[in-house]
Amino acid sequence: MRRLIPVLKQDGVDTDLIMLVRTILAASKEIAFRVSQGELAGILGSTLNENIQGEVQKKLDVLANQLIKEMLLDDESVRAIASEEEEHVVAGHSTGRYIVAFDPLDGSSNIDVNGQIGTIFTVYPAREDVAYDSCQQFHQPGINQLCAGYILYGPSSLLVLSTGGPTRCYTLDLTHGGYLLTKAQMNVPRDSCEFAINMANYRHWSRVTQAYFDQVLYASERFRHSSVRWNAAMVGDVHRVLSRGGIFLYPEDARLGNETGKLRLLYEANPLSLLIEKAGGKATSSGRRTLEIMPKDLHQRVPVVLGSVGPVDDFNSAVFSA
Ligand code: AFP
Repeated sequence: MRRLIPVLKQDGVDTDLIMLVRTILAASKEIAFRVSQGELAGILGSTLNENIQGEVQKKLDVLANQLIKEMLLDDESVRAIASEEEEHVVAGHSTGRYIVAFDPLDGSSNIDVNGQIGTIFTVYPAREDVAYDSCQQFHQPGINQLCAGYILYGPSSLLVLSTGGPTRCYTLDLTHGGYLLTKAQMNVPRDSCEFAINMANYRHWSRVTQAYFDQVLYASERFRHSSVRWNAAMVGDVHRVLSRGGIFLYPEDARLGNETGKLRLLYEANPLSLLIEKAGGKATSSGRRTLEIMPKDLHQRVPVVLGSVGPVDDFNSAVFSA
């Protein structure tokens, strides 16, 4: 089996970017170890604080954020950092070539139940036309991403990564501590009847979204054998979609704060959209290609619909040409 670094070299990835990915993965190995120790590592449970999104912070959210942030700030190629757990941009090195955004711990509600959780990250080129520590560094569409990935801390720890080429999957080998290539090219099947959506939000959806799911659940022949799977961790749900097809949806809804969706463009929607597209799937937001959205705000939320091309097109044509 091949190790990560030779694969990245063979893919022609810039040496500085390879080193940066290594830095992120060093932090991920530490997180993976603590996660595997669970209660024994004293990392379960909540802190007394809320993050910028107004959500209660878990101990592991704080620990993961601190670890990744500190390791990235030691890397001279990093000009600025944005984290879901930080209100503002964190300044790095003024001459660094890259900016990095990350969700240190996606799926926090799964921490205490031994469920799937993950770290999502993305790297963009630093902008020369704005200050090195300005939030405008991150005002770039997702198509500019040089690299995007997630680490899924599940029964085994997996790295799913694209550096602009195919979406590849690596497994953390605990015997030597490195990531080994276990799937050279992930391919999202074109069609599938699996839905990942929080159906409990039905009452808050727009009328057209409700009408679409009325069809799926009660009328459509095409979806007669459909099933719903929901992990409450986007990394886990998207990993299932990447592995066996399906559609993941988190539409906007009427609840306060969710009017433009729940998921963050920078830390969740964009990196996972790149991985889905590089695996032959489709990633959209309000019927548009997510990767072309120009961000206006660091913590911007967007509706997310991504996965197998067939069901994504089906949803968008029903809801946006209605
Ligand atoms: P947390 O990381 O705060 O638990 O949020 C997870 C998440 O952003 C995403 O990973 C899930 O798909 C989604 O929220 C779950 O949201 P609901 O709890 O509303 O179903």
